[in-house]
Order: sequence, then C-alpha cells, then structure tokens
Amino acid sequence: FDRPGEPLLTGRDDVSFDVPENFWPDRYKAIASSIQSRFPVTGRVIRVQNIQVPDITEATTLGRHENFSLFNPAHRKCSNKLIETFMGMSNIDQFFSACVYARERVNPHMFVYAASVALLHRNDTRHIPIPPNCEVLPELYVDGSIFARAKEEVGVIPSGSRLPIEVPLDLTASDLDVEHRVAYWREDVGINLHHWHWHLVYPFDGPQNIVRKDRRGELFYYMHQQINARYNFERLSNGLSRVRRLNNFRDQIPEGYYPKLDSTIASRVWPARQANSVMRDLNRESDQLSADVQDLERWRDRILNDIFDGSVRDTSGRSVPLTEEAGIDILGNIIEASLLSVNRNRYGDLHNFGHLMLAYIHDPDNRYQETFGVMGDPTTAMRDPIFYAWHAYMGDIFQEYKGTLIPYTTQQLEFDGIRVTGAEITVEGGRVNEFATFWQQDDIDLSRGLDFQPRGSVFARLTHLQHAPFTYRIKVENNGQQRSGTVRIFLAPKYDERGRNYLFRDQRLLFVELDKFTINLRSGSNTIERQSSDSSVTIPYDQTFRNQENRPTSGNAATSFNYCGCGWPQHMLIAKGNAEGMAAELFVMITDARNDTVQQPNTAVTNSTCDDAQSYCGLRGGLYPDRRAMGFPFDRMPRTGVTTLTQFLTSNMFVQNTVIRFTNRTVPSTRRTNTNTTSGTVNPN
Ligand code: CUO
Repeated sequence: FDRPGEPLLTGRDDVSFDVPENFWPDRYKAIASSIQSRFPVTGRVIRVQNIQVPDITEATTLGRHENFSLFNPAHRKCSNKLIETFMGMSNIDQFFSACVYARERVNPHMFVYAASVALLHRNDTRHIPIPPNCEVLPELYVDGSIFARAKEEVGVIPSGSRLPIEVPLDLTASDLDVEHRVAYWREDVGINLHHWHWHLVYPFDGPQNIVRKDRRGELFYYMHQQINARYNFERLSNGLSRVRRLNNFRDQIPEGYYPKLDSTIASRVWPARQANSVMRDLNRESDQLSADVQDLERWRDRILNDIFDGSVRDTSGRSVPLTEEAGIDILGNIIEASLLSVNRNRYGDLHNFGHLMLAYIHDPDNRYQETFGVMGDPTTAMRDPIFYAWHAYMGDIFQEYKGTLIPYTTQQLEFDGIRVTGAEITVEGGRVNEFATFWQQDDIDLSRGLDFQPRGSVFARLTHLQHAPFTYRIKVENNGQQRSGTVRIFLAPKYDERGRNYLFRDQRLLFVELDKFTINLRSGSNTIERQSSDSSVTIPYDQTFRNQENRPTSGNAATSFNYCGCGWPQHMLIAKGNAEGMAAELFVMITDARNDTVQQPNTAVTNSTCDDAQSYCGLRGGLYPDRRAMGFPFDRMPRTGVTTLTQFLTSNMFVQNTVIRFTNRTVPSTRRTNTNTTSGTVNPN
C-alpha cells in the first residue's frame, strides 16, 4: 500500500521484494538488473511466489496516471476485474503474488481500492489490517499545498526533528461563503475515512458474494440518512438552516466548491465547481460516459410512481411488493443503484449518476479535458456541500416510501412492564446534561503516501472538533421478571431555525443515533451506566488519529494495530453546539431484546475491534445485528394524534433536555509528535 505511485519492484527502504522475472513489466525487463543494482537489497527480503500471471488486461484500460472514479461504470469494470482476480487466488501467497504483479500495471488508486476490498472480503485475509487510507493517499484528505512544504521539511530536516505541517481550518473558502461555516465538518479526515471505508465494505458493484450482504440496501439508506441528520445538526449549531434538497435537476446550483486538493498521481489539481453551475447531459467518450439529465428524471419518476403503487417491477415484468420488512432494502439497492437492483433497465442508476453529473458539471462533454471533481469519488465526496443536497433528495425519496407504511402503534413501541424514569449525561468536572465541545489538534503521518526521498515520518497537524467524554446514567423500573433490553440513544436539536419547537414529523429526521446496546434488566430498579466512547456508531479516537508512539515505522505495512476503519469517528459523535449552549433533546428508549436479537451465523466477527460501529457498518461476516427497521423508532411517520415528541413517548422512553456548549479553545493532542509547527497559530474561525 505504501507510496502507491511508486513502482514496487525498485525496492523499499527496509524491505525488498524478490520478484520472479516474469513479473517485471516489459518496459523494465531489459534493464532489470541495473535497476536492482541501484536499489540493493537491504533489511528484510520478501520472496514472491511465482504464479501463472493473471490476465488483468481489462483492468489496465484505465491509465496509471488517470483519476479513478468508483462511480464511473467503465472504471468500475476495471476494478471489478481486479477484485475478481484477487478474490480468485487460491491462497494467501498467490493472492500476494497477484497483488505484486498487478501493482506495477494498474492505476494506483484503483489498486488500493481493489486490494482493500479483497483484503476485507477474503476469508484468509480478513484479519489483516488495512492501513488508514489518509496515510496511503494523503492527497485525497489534506490541502495539496502541504506536499511542497513536506518536501522542503523532508529534504532539509532529518527524520525525528521534523516539525508537523499545520493545515489551517480556513482553507477551502472564507466566511463570505456561508456554507464554509461547516467546512471543518465536511473536510474532517475521520468523517471522510468513514465514508471511504463504508463503501469498501458495501461496494455497489463487483462479485455477487461481495455485494450481497444482509440489508445492504437499507443500510445505504440509513447510513446516509444519518450523515445528513448529523450534517443538519452541525448546520443548526452554526446558525445555518437545514440543508436544501437538490430536487430540481435543471436548476442553478448555488453551492460552489473549490477543493484545494492535488492529485499527484494524475498530476492535476481537482477541478472546482463554480457557484450557479447547471447539470448538463454527460457525453464523455474517453470515459465511456453518456447520460442525460432526462435519464435522471425518468428514473426518479419511475421510482416514485412505483413507491406509490406499493410495488416495483423486476426485469421479467413481475411485480415485487415493497413490503414493510423488505421494501426499504429493495429501494436502497434500486436508488443507489447496486448490483442487487431488481431492474437496472427500468430504475437506472439514480444516485451514482447524480454523483457523476455533479462531478463533471464543469466539463460535461470533455471539451476542456478536465477530470471529475470531488463528487466523483466516495473518498472525497463528503467535502462538497452539494453531496448533502443530493443525498437530502435521495433521503426524501426513501421517506416517500416510509410515508406509505402504517405508523408504529403504541403497542409496537412499548416494552411491557418497563419504565424509563430518568436519563442524564455527565462530563467529568462539568455540569449535568451539558456536552462540552472544543477544538483539538492531531497529527497524521504523510510518509506512506509521499514518493520523495529521503524517507521517514513527516506529519500534518490537523485541527478538528472534539467533545469531552461523558457518561450516560439511565434509570429503569422493571415490574416483571429479569429480562434483556436494547437501549437506543439518540440526540436531536430542540429548536428549529426560527427558535421554535419542532413538529415530531420533522424532528424525527434530525435524531442522530449515539448508541445502541443490550442490557440485563433486574426485577425492580436498575441504573445503567455507559461511557460515550463505547458508542455503537463510532470507532475509537485512536483508530482515526493513531498514537504516534505506537505506530509502525514508515515503509512497514505490517502493523500491530488492528484497523477496521468503518465507523463514525468518535471525535465527531457530538455536534459543535454553540458558545451560548445549544439546546438538544436526548432520547432514550428500551425495547424488548427478544424482538430485536438476531441469531448470527458462525462467520460473524464479534470478538474484535471490527464490531465497534455496528449501527452504521453492520457486522463483518454476519447479519445486521438488530431486527428492527434501521433508525427505529424514528423511521416512520407518527401515529394519529402525535404532533410533538412528548406526545410520541411511551413509558419505555425518556427525553432529557441537554445543552451543547462549545468553547473556542484548541487543545493539543496527547498523541502529538512535536509541540511546534512549521506555520503560525491556527485560526479556528
Ligand atoms: Cu456514500 Cu453518495 O453514497 O456517497
């Protein structure tokens, strides 16, 4: 994975690959011995098993120095071919050989993607950690200008004495653009890593056995619904209104975005989108891409019509009912669209082509020979404000379907004999029911992704949102026998943009899941305590910003740190709030675990750090670990007579008023490598 733009066969600093002769690309073969003498074998030597070289011709049709877009069907074909090759190797040594063979020949971004998907899904490599993508391809995560500064630092200062390079928060725009107020959130490394990882775990195309996962269409809907709920919470924290929906595909798009990312592999900067651009028909021969805005409209109309009809049509014209249980999953696969769509001819590829049209909006017919913008790659898409407008509209279509379902009755919501009598959160040294947020700085090592000499770590110092860890304390009365319950915890803003209370039908879409876990309820009174860091939606802070003391030396892909990666970053669990204290409602519900529990197959990985973020990422090798609809109990419209959250409550629920108070101070990380930086102080606003 390290330094994906560099040829592997020329040797590394501390590792050399003893590669069979037929693995060398033709252009190197004639000078192979002279190359090897320039890079003498030092340190560890890894012998690569000779295999019959796989046919990866199709995967090489994407050039090595082009940008790779997962949303582009032609690129997808290339990566699918590579994934199939990797998955088909009969043992781990052969898989490794195939990787070595392919790495010199295919597009580096595509290689990282395909090798990661294979590592995650092969039975014999599932235990092998994937290095953090932000270290391997830092150019997709941080300001492009820092690479020149890194070069300077590396060229002059010996490893160990180098100063971290500070990445300012105010980078991609100024506050003249109101959307910029939440740029710190959209451009957060942990958030973008999560999204990259989620799409690795849930690819929408590729071998059937990789795509076909339990409730993957529903999880596509739910995980992205939660992203938007979280984004809206952040927007309200910053005095912005909820995100608009991009529901008219022919309107001018007011949100501009200038990503400031460099692609060293393609030797280009990522294209920007000017404010007030308009989506146009795509016709890019060299990318094998053509689609009309009208296609999007037709697909959208068919989907909506069939939602209201209550059933969709498969390829043989048969009606597939959108049932209470399976409807959302079927729709998720149709709208995304994934390989599991019941009818791609009829429903097309709405979400993916929306990404593409937005990504090529600056050059839809390739007259300027410009590549795609950040919306064209899940690794970078969440940086752009338009991502949320597009997903808000996708979310809206899902809600049209949810609106056709019968609302939950009180009987479906209640847990007989269980009463939640109190819930609070406490921050050590803080006030009860007051979340505390602030800025924090952390470092990421860029050296795995830098292809210049000399080697050794060089760090980027990022400023990100953080909150003080807190403890939930929940009081429950059990009037029956001992039993198990599922605790479901959500948080939502209390007031809307105008400072008024929400209607339940609107507020339900703003609830962000904070945690979900099973507990044992004794007969009588129970007090449940739970730490915020144990959340079922997040991965630990250490997995985003790894403890630099414990990190492996640069150039060594083997790490003792088990990095699973999929999961919301712990440091972004709570929205920023504001200095005055933003009012938020903490919602706690306990449901009967007998109705929630899922019998897992023995392939489920439940005993590792990989099961950290089950709510957003599912369970590796297993079934989604909650039988209820994702987002329950907020996924449906309320029953008749319920207009407010208070009216919605049954006795097994509890709502606590809380406050999120933001303090404009920047806390250094305990993980940081050096207290100084190469530039001045950061301006957090
Ligand atoms: Cu995750 Cu639009 O699906 O990016």
